[in-house]
Amino acid sequence: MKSLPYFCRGAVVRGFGRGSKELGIPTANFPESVVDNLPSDMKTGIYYGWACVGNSDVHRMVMSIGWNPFYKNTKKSMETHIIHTYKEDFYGETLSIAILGYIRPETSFNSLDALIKAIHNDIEEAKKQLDMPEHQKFKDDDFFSTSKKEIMNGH
Ligand code: ADP
Ligand code: RBF
Ligand code: MG
Repeated sequence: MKSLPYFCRGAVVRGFGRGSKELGIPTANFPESVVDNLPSDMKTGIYYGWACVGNSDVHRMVMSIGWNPFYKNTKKSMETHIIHTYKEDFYGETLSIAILGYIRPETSFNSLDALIKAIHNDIEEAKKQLDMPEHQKFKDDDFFSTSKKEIMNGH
């Protein structure tokens, strides 16, 4: 994919609330404006990369881009699961992400359990990929420190 790595940021908005409740895997959802800005060659599916909430630390992430075929959503979404335990929700805060690689297409699984298992596999795959030096370097990219400066300056 020509557009990778792809960097973007936006406010965290509310979705259907299914991630934490039904799957046990919370996903921070981006607004439509961020979804609409995706380059046309970014196909739908599951990706890995780095994520940072507000001016805090950069963590590993997995994300889904698409229509969640298991739930037959009608709106395309971009949802990021950060591989880190947060004490509180962070709706309204700025989420900055670097999308580095593609894992698999979105699938309509036969059961909720199969979907959850697949997401846990994605998390393991992301950890393996992100340990590699060519992916590690993006953790320290200026993009993440810029977001910190902008937030501290009140932009
Ligand atoms: P929604 O449908 O509103 O996105 P979710 O059940 O997917 O609801 O939960 C997502 C929310 O959970 C995020 O917006 C964020 O505030 C919070 N959250 C807590 N921990 C995480 C995490 N590790 N990754 C992503 N979001 C998290
Ligand atoms: N939804 C699907 O319908 N099919 C998938 O294959 C799928 N894979 C996902 C993989 C990851 C890593 C994540 C974070 C989400 C995935 N989802 C998938 C989206 C999931 O259905 C969605 O996060 C919840 O419905 C909460 O909005
Ligand atoms: Mg969500």
